Amino acid sequence: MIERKIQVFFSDLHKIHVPITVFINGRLETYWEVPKRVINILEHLGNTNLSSPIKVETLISIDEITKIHDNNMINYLQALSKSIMLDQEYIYPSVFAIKSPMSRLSATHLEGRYGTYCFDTEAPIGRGTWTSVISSATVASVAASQFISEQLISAYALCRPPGHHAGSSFFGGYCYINNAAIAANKLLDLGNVAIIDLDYHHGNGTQEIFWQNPKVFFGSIHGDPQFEYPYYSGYADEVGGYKAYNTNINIPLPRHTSGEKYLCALADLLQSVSEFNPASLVVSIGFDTYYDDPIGSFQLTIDDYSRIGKSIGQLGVPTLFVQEGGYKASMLGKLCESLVRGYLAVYRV
Ligand code: Q9C
Ligand code: ZN
Repeated sequence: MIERKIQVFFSDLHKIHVPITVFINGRLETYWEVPKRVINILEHLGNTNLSSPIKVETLISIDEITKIHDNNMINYLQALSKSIMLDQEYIYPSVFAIKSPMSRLSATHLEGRYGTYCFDTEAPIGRGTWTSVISSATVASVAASQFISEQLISAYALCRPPGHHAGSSFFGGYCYINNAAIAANKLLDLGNVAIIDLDYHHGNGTQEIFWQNPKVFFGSIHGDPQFEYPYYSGYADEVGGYKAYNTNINIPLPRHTSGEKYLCALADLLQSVSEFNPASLVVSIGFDTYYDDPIGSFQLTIDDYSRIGKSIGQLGVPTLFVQEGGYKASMLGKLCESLVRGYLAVYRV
């Protein structure tokens, strides 16, 4: 039997997180992680027969978040965001606590402590950030819960802001809370979970969270950190901690990688997933691998996403997609549709 629809989950609260600029190399540049990304996908899917998206209106409790993240970081994020006045602009860290015995990580000044957890200048915080971030995590959590209770073969958590650069006690790169990790942690109720991260950037946060967990496989295909963000992780020799040896795989690829090369790497990765034999699969999906993406360098086309969907569907493992990056906002709906159509075309129960 072929299921022709996918269950999509979203929240409207992402719209109150709207940074406008980011400071890179001495210049103010566009902040690409914008509300239109999710709006475009929802609008586009609305014109297809692929889904009747479910609006999530609840918010999960802090306890759900601290199963994954350090509770000092979470309390801090909330406090900092809530301390910002309604008419105030977004704030950015500029001082980062280095790993030195002389770093006073307990600094009390709220803004002064920004660099304790944040590892770059690309996760600005405003008044609405906290609510958006927790709504994004809620979308992932609710999707995972329904996935379990309704025995879905596929679901799509339309999260914003994204999450894969957020680790147990760090955040950055447009990410604050790791939505995919929250979902994967829930899916452990079904048995072992595999996460594949297809965003253009290495999922450093997700890798760190499950580094010592033998029940969660993590595999990522991304721009080689030798030239690409996040630079400090994502190398092929990172294979998992001693308690979870060989449950982590990184496939770094060169600049301008074509769809064909990408699909070969994906086939290798899926072979390893298959050997891990998970009960469910989480796909951290980023469309910043698209050729016309403003920050990625890969050369994937619309049709390549349907090929990616097919390769994943052929595994025959129930799959929860979690939205990460992808910044050509006007194209995201089409890319998402292509991916989902590919997946649904081949998945057999
Ligand atoms: N000149 C995600 O895709 N650096 N995060 C961009 C552009 C930040 C991307 C620099 C990349 C973070 C979820
Ligand atoms: Zn990315």
